[in-house]
Amino acid sequence: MVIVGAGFAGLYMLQKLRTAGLRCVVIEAGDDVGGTWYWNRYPGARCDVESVHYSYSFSAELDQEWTWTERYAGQPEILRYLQHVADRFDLRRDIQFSTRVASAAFDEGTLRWDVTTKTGDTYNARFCIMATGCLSTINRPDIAGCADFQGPIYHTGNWPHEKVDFTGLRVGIIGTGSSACQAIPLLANEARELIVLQRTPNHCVPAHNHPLPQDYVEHIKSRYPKLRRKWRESEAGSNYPIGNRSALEVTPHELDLTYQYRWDVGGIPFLTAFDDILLDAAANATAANFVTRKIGDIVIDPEAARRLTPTHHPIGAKRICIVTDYYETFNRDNVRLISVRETPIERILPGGIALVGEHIPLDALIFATGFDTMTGSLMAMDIRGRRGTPLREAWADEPATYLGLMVADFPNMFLITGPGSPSVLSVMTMTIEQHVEWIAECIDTLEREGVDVIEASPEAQREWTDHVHAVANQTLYPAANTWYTNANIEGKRRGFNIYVGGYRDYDQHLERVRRERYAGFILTSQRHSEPASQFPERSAAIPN
Ligand code: NA7
Repeated sequence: MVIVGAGFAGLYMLQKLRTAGLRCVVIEAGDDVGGTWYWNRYPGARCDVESVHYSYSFSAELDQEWTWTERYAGQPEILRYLQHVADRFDLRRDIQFSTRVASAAFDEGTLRWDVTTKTGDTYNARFCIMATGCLSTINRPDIAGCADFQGPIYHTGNWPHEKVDFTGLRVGIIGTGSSACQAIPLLANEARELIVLQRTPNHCVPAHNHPLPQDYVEHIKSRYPKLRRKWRESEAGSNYPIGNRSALEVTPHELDLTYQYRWDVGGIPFLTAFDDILLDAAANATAANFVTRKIGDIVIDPEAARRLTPTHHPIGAKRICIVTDYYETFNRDNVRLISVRETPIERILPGGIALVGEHIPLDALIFATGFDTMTGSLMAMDIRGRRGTPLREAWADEPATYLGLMVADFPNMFLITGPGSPSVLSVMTMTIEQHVEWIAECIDTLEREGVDVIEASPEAQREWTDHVHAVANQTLYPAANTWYTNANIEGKRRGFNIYVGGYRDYDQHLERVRRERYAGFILTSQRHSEPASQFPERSAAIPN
């Protein structure tokens, strides 16, 4: 097996397959484990999902050994956790670090994958498993004059390993997504002057992060097996309380009380205060209005408050930012907010940045401009399936998959949390485990039954992709210009390829497909040189 990537997904896939006695190699571009947590080292980098959720559940011993110290773990702690996992399960010996995959091609003669690295090494494998992550390939817009800038340029998604000291410097930051919103308050503490270049304001909700008290940690640890089971059986894959009323059926007073309560609790559960916030524009507006009022209360300068108020998308249709002191930072004298919609960037100059009508001197520039999400890392490799078809060609219209797990015509290639799965709209660690366990069981079944090849049937792929769209179209997500809809990358085709039916619902699909002997997949046994199982005509139709 070749597994590409040594983040949460690749590490667990390796552990799982190796325990089953299979020979695996993981190929990883970084020089250590961690995936997105290896690269994203910018000041304030922190997960927006609580640490007790955002961790593996597969080992009860690991759950007991590891102690999370904060409600939301910071990047250094998550990286230490993954390093601990790699050591504890002796995973490093099968990981080829500092190696980037250049190409992967399926050989129809041998029914095996040839995986070639950028350094020219080749691996020949029966299965190729892409554990390449959803937010791994950085997006750095090509702004004229970048090469002329005389100071350092950083990207939040590829931050230096050593501390960067901005003391006394004039710093510019482009972008106001989650990464920027976490970094800005800390940068403002250090920089002489911080210029925030904002294209689209986003909704921010306080994290209320805090150290985890020992008695809480002990309580969680004593109940972990039960809790993990409960979270897996829940709709969203977590213990986030989901309101079971419409925001439109309560009084204004009740609305306020409910949102204030969620605001005081902090975090993503703000969005589940009512059950129609992401389904109904009017309900959504009640939540957005509450945040607008909070911005007005916190930000002293009315002009800055106006610029910070999101008007371009429904709340939650772009991932909300979970922050500490973000809005408060704009009350500082050394922070200036510029809307690049109102004052566009003309070019970068050797000593600063030229906006229409103004030149701003800068000593350092930070791109907090996000990622080529969901498909960026896969498209960066030259992946070829049957008849030498490039994945880039197969996905020219959209990244269609069956269940987010496989692509028709790319046999024996699995994706972990690929397009068409719940991925970034679920608790990632849990959906990663769900995919890893499903894939491991699938491979074990194929081994036992002498099946050589598994691949998605084109019909099942079409049906699933249509289903993904149908479910998404019942929500407010697809309408917004966000990285969920690929609108953040110039030239990238718009589309929404995240399954928003919920963790539990998706789990039921996976379970049904497994029970129905991998309905929707074509299983072929070379020995009989004929299909071992065909996609039963319409029997595996996906219920809407
Ligand atoms: P995001 O959320 O994609 O944010 C990127 C930001 O950069 C966003 O404000 C963009 O504005 C801005 N951007 C991108 N390109 C440009 C150009 N050309 N000019 C000006 N501004 C630009 O990335 P993050 O790293 O913050 O977070 C990604 C996810 O990681 C996050 O959602 C969490 O799940 C963890 P836009 O909104 O596109 O107008």
